[in-house]
Amino acid sequence: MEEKITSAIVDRFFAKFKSALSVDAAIVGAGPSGLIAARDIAAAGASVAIFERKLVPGGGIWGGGMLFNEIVFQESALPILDDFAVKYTCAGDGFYTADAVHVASALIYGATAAGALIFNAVTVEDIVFKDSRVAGVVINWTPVNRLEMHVDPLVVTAKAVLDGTGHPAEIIQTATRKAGIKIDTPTGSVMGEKPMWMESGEASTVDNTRRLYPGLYASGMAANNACGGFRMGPVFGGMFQSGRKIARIILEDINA
Ligand code: 48F
Repeated sequence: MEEKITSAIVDRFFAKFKSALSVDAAIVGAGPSGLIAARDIAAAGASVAIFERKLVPGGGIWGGGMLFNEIVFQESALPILDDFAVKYTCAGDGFYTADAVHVASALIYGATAAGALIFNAVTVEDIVFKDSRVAGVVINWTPVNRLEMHVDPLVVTAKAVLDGTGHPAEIIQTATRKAGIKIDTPTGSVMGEKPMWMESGEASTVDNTRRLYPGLYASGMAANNACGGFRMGPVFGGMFQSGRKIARIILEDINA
């Protein structure tokens, strides 16, 4: 029995990993925008792999606001939440609330049920840059990175790489620093996240969601960091709409 159990895990994991070595979309970060983008792209029939640094996908959803595990979103986000069968409660004035644990698990389930693969405890530490485009991600196990082991990474190639890493915009920062590229922001470089202004931050998250460079896309707070948008705290409608918008852009590009 011992050998059978181990063999089942190893065989299935490597078959799964092998199927993700070259994908249509590589998504870095399983936060709300990345999970919604993954679900929409996979539901359209394209191949998607999400690489998530933490053991648990879901990003900033789980803790709600200041660990009060409820999140808030606007009426305009309801069609997206309905697609994930999320249960919510009206809070008045066009706002709704939902249990943060329920939302996080619904988005993870929706993305994976649509066919997206999530590789958790995997950190994207670099990009592939060739023929003047971002062409993939360089990955390693998060514990390898955390323990600073001197271990070379492996590579996954992709037609589209989505930075869904949240506030730090790690992939965009790496691309501009190491490849020296000018990205599609007003200054051509990473402009940095501005302080809290909820209305502005919510709108700019969606506006700033875009293709920044051939093969490189931004969603969620990473898009706001790249383009100099305000932060907005625990209101999630903009994140949800950002994920849906970037999926549409990526699907148009990979089908072009
Ligand atoms: O930050 P995060 O939840 O992304 P988001 O979609 O949503 C932001 C909101 O949660 C919240 C907010 C709401 O209004 O402002 O902050 O922009 O999730 C980002 C995920 O990316 C992972 C990280 O662990 C988190 O789960 N991540 C970050 N860098 C890497 C990474 C990396 N280099 N490799 C793999 N995963």
